Amino acid sequence: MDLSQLAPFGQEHLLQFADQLSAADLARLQQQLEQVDFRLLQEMGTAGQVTEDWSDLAQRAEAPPAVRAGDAGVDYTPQQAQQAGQEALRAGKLGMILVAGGQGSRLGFDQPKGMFPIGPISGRTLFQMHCQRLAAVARRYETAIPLYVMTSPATDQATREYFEQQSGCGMDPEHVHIFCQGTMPAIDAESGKVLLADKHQLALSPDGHGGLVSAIEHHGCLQHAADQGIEYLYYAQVDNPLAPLCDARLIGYHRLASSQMTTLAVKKRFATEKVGNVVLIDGRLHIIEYSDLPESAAEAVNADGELKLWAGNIAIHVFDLQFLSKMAGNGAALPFHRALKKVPYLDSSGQLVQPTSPNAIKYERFIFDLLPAAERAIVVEGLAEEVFAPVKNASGAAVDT
Ligand code: UD2
Repeated sequence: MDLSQLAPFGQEHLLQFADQLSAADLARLQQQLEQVDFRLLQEMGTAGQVTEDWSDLAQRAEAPPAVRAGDAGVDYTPQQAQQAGQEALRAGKLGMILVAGGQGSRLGFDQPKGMFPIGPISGRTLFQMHCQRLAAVARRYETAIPLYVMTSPATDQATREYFEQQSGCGMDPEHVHIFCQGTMPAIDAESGKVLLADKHQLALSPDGHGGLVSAIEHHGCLQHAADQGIEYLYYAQVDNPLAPLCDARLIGYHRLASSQMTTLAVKKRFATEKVGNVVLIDGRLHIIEYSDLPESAAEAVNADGELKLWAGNIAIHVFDLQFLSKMAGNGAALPFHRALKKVPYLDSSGQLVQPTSPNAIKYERFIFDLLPAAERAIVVEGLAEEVFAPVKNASGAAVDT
């Protein structure tokens, strides 16, 4: 990229230190500049631009139709679902996606969160818990379940070394596929200018777990899964040690409903719980993140005193492989969410500035924005005490420690 290509977007400052850089560093900066879609950044604008009008959407939000815990709520029984799921597992139709790009910063743990030792007695790490459970499911159904682990640039190296060292964390290493998600540059919230983290580095951050869709396709994992005869990809976050991996009943409901994207939801513990809200709007399922849901909509209750918007997203999904492949080919499928954050940056004199207040916009894609794109999507209720205990905060915090 040269000045003539950056100037139309007002980003020529990114080359202001170019003449001080070694050839290697200049190449590194150029490589990062090539990855940036400056036109998209310009279109998305700065913080001043209007974001999604959630209050309007929230007004129209209703509770989603769901297979409620206990009763079936649909015209087939939990036993039929269990049966349909076991059939798919035995036929080797399942693959597992674990998103593990987040760091354990909120935990005060400076390694990838998946390497956090959570076993109270065994001291097993989150990765070990997930892999050993997945290996057990594969053994039970006498099949192989390939595991696709998404990392971010911050966790990729350490994660690969850890799986190498642990020779698959309890799984056959040849069934573990690690791939890295994409990044997005942080921009100055006022000027929209891309921030430099160093003279030869843009201020880049992971592009959100929604980055899975392009990354899993770009790294050939969807093709790999298709070649194995896989038809469903089960999805979970590394930070939830209770996630029921490749649960036969959930897979069965997904199959019997011919769903393209199935979501396991739990009854929220309280209105403002920090989980996404699975809602129905104009006949389509959406997830409205806790941070985007107006308090009035979150607090609304039914006649029986129960929360109207009861369904909390715990980021456990079953995807049709075909649906994911189709979405991978449609770059516009996942909008970027904007977050105002404190991001250190190089000022025009080349000094690194540590901002004391939010100065930059980070862009992230959320995987659950695929929901409204699905023609058929269902919700199945799970019991929080059985399936949800996310490790988010360091010991001593109020919740999720
Ligand atoms: C997420 C969900 C929330 C609820 C909650 C349950 C979003 C925006 N919110 O909240 O609705 O389901 O989890 O625990 O999803 N990750 C990546 N790459 C990224 C960003 C995240 O791999 O670029 C992974 C990360 O490793 C973690 C998971 O996604 O395992 C969730 O990320 P988070 O902890 O930032 O999301 P959180 O807790 O705000």
